[in-house]
Amino acid sequence: MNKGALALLVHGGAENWSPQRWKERFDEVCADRRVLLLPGASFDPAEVQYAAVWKPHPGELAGFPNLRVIFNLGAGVDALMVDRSLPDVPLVRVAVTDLTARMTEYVVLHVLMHHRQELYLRECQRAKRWAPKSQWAAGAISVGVMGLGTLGADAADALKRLGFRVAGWSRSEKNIAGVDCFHGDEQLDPFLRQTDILVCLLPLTQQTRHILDRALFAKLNRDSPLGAPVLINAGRGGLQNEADILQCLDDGTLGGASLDVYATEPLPPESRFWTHPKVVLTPHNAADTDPDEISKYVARQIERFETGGGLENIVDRGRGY
Ligand code: NDP
Ligand code: OXD
Repeated sequence: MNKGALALLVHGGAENWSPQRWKERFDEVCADRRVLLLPGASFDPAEVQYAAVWKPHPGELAGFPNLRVIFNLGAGVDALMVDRSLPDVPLVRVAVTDLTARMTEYVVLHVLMHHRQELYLRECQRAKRWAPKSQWAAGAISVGVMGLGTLGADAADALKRLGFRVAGWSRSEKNIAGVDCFHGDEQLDPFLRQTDILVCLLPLTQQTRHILDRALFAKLNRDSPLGAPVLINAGRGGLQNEADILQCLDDGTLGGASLDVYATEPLPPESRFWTHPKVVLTPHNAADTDPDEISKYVARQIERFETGGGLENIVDRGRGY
């Protein structure tokens, strides 16, 4: 015993963010240390050495004098980056095969949905209308992936294996076999000009906020079998200008959109996204965080850290991701 305690702070709402469920998982994988479910647990703040968190409120992590590492229980750390009182200790994010595979499923599903004209086909089914349109091959479509990190690189690879032409855009230069790699602000326009389906898997930072706007959509390729370009955003809602998306869907600048994330979550009932015929909407569950997998990931990292090994997937606070 006497190992530093782990403070668990989970604000989420969805089923996989049940604080009690996370507490049970951590009690099992960190059986030799106290796991304190906050708020509510009674404890001495000095005993806390680790914090495992999802969307903690600003200030909630400030009162632990012996904190050594913060583990974010998801991939995106944007909720933490706005906390000016965040302790200056390593911040570790999630990058695991389980989450990556789930996101790749989402991306492949939604690229195929637009490529295979699923919205049109379901509409025909509801109207009992036998009206097939010709179907083009995957090689006729260019998919552009914004963000070639853990998630984007894997999705790009899966799309490539399905036969799509695949390009990607990142901050730093990349070299991925079979993927046309663009980087930096100067190469954004050429990347967009050849993209028919745009997949956004960027983190939300000061540089990327509202990057998905009318000016960007207007640069996408309009000369493909799809007729008009399509947006798929599973990054964060803050990446998108929602009024622009709706206007662009209405005036044909965009032919369709699959959205998993929104400026306000849960998406308010009055949002036009709910009923827009060109929108395929999911409730921020493109890639669910699995408490079983992620609690084990955190426990493994703590064990390695305490035996002198390095932490993996540390967030670069200067970059914001
Ligand atoms: P990574 O940090 O591994 O990758 C981020 C990528 O974005 C990198 O390629 C990075 O470039 C690129 N990037 C960041 N800033 C810029 C910029 N200013 N210009 C160009 N490229 C930029 O993140 P992950 O792939 O693990 O996750 C991406 C995001 O997905 C998360 O931050 C989260 O918001 C979202 N997410 C959503 C989920 C959902 O269910 N909807 C689930 C999980 C994550 P470089 O490689 O050069 O650093
Ligand atoms: C994440 C998420 O960042 O669930 O992991 O969005």
